[in-house]
Amino acid sequence: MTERTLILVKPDGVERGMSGQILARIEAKGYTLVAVELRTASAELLAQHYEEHVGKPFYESLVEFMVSGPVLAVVAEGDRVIEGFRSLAGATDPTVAAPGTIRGDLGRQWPTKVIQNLVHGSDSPDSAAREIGIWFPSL
Ligand code: DAT
Ligand code: MG
Repeated sequence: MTERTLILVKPDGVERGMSGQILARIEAKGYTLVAVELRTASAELLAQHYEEHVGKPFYESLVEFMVSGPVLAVVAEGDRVIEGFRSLAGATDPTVAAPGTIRGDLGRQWPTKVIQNLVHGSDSPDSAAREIGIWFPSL
C-alpha cells in the first residue's frame, strides 16, 4: 500500500555532511521524495514532534540536540515506506544497529547525554500523518 512517512536527517547528520548519502539510500530503495527542506526547528515544533517523549529523562537533551543545527525534513512516499524506512534506519542506538543500516553504517553513540543517531522516521501510519502535519502543514 502506498503511504508517506516523515524522515528527518538530524543535526549530526547534516553537520557531518551525510544528507546526500541518506537521501541516496532512500531513493535507491525505490521511494519517492515528496518534500525536502533544510530548516532549523524551534523548541515548540519539536515539543509537538516528540510529544510522546515529554517527561522522559532524555527529553530535554533530545530537544537541545535537535535545535542545535539545521535538520533536513523529508517526506518520502512508497509501498510500506513507514516500515521500510525504519528498517533502513536501523535500531535506535547506533552502536548496536545492524551493519547495512543508516545508523549501523554511519552512526555511533557519541559520548554525550543524547543519542545522536542521524535520522528520525515515523513509526506508524498515525505518527506519519501527525508528523507530516507538523512539519509540512500544506501537504
Ligand atoms: P527512534 O528514533 O528509533 O524512533 P525513540 O522514538 O524511542 O527512537 O526515541 C526518539 C529519540 O530519542 C531517539 O532517536 C534518540 C533519543 N533517545 C531514545 N532513547 C534514548 C535514551 N535512552 N537515551 C538518550 N536518548 C534517547
Ligand atoms: Mg520514534
